[in-house]
Amino acid sequence: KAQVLTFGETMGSIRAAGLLRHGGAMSMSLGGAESNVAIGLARLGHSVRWVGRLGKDEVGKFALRTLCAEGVLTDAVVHDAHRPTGLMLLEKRIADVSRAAYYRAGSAGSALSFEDLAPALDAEPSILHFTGITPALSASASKAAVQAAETARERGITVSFDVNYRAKLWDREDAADALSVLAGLADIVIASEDEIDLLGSSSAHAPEAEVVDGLHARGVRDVIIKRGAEGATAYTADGACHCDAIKVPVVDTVGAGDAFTAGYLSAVLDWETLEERLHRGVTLGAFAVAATGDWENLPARNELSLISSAGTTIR
Ligand code: KDG
Repeated sequence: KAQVLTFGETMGSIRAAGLLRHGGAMSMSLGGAESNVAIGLARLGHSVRWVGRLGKDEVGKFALRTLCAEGVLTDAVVHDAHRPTGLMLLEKRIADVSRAAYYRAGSAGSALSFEDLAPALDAEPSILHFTGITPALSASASKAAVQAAETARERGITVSFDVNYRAKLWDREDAADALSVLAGLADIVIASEDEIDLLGSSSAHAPEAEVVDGLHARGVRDVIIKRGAEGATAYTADGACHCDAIKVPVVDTVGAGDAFTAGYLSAVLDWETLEERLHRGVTLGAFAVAATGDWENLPARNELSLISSAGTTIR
């Protein structure tokens, strides 16, 4: 039985050695915020199922093979014979600024529906995790996200929602409407500093504290704000807690937020304190930014303490 169910779009993630417009060598890995979280959890020993649509093409086979190799349950994946698996091309401008170009309109992943997810939800996971990328993909994907969150909530499954606003997929006004509905259905809301105002019920750019209070009033238990190099802050009914980031040389920040979420949820599953939940989140974030790739450098459980030995060689 999977402890965590997550769903969304997973794509070929192709990194260029230099600028995309210069062509040249590229290397393919896997991208997708929710499958990044799934891999992070699986590496820490949790059982996690990812549901999404993959095309019946070579990139889809690559995605399936990678997720299986990482120990993510893929038995409920839907194979779509009519649409291709999406792609994302990445070019790094400086160490902590990468630029993504999406090739995902009309993709298999964007055709996700609630019916695709329903059987996995019937298997009663402890946590349902999804992100604000899914409602930006299509009407059916957006409906699937709302229905999945509502169903999970009715069944007492903990709902975790990472805002993950993607400006290349929709504008802030449309996103704010959809994302605040979804946040109100969640128990755990994770947002970065520049996303939190999207969840305010009133006008644009509401102050952080006002949005946090509003979310608590709507029944959200934990509101977590990711602050990048400044760490993360959690606001819960039992008070607030801040955890500084762990300083490591930054190589590639893509996937850092997903790594944080995987760490946080892992510690939720382990019934850890709020402090430890944040600490595990920033620990996975540090692993993610220290190497190239969305998820490749995420730790196994016995490596979690490695980060406290940064700067040393372990012999
Ligand atoms: O967080 C990293 C993700 O952005 C990446 O893996 C791809 O899900 C993705 C997206 O839609 O941007």
